[in-house]
Amino acid sequence: LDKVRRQVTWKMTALHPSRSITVAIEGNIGSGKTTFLDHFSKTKGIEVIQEPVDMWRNVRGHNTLALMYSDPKRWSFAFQSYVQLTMLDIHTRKQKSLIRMMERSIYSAKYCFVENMHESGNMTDAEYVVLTEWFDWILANQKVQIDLIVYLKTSPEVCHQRIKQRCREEEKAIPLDYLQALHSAHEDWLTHKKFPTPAPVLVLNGDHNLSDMYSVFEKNRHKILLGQN
Ligand code: DCP
Repeated sequence: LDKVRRQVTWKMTALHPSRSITVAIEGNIGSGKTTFLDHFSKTKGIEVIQEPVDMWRNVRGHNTLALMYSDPKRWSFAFQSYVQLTMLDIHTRKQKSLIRMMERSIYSAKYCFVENMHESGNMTDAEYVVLTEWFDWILANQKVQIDLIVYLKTSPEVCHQRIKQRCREEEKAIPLDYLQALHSAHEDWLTHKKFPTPAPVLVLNGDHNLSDMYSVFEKNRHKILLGQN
C-alpha cells in the first residue's frame, strides 16, 4: 500500500526544476493538445494556460474564429492580429507556479498559421508584412520566453477524424488538405527548422488512442517537467 501511495504522490507532485520554466505544447488542430494539458493540470505545482479560443469567438460580440473560417480572404488578417495580441498577453502574464504549460504560442501563430494563410493566398503581402512587423517588434521588445516545446506529431488523417468527432461549430468544414498544409507547416518549423525554434523540441507521437497517449505522457513526464527534450 505504501508503494502505491508513494507512486501516486509522485505523480501528483511536480519535479522541481531549479528555476521557473515555460513549456509550450504545439501540434496541428485536433492533435491532442487539450488532452495533454488536462492530464498535466492534475499535477501540483503546474499552471496550465489553455488557448484563448473563447476570446477569439467573442471579441466584443464578434466571433472572429467563425468569420475567419467563413471567409478566410476577408478575415484572416483581423483574426490573426487578435490571436497575436492574446498570445502576447499570455506570454507576458506573471507566472504563478514553477512550471507553466501553455497551449501553443505566439511562434506557432506566426510560423504555422500566418505563414500558411499567406502562402495559400488568404492573406495579402501587405497584411502579411504588417503582422510580421508587429511580430518582430514583439520579439525584440517583450519577454516571450519558452524553455521547452512539446510537439504532438499527429497525422492529419487522425486530426481530421478527431475534429469531426468533437463537432466544434466553426470547424465543421475544415477539409483534410487544410490539415495537411498545417501539418507541413509544423514539420517545416519544428523538424526542418525553417524558422528559429525558441526552445528545444520534444517530439511525441500523437496518433495513439487515449489510454496509450497517457502512457506516452507519463513516460516523458520527467523530461517535460525538467524542461528537457
Ligand atoms: N487557430 C488559428 N490560428 C491560430 C491558432 C488557432 O486559425 N494561430 C484555430 C484553429 C482551430 C482553433 O483555432 O480552429 C483552435 O486550434 P488549436 O489547434 O490551437 O486548438 P485545438 O483545440 O484544435 O487543439 P487540440 O485539438 O490539439 O486540443
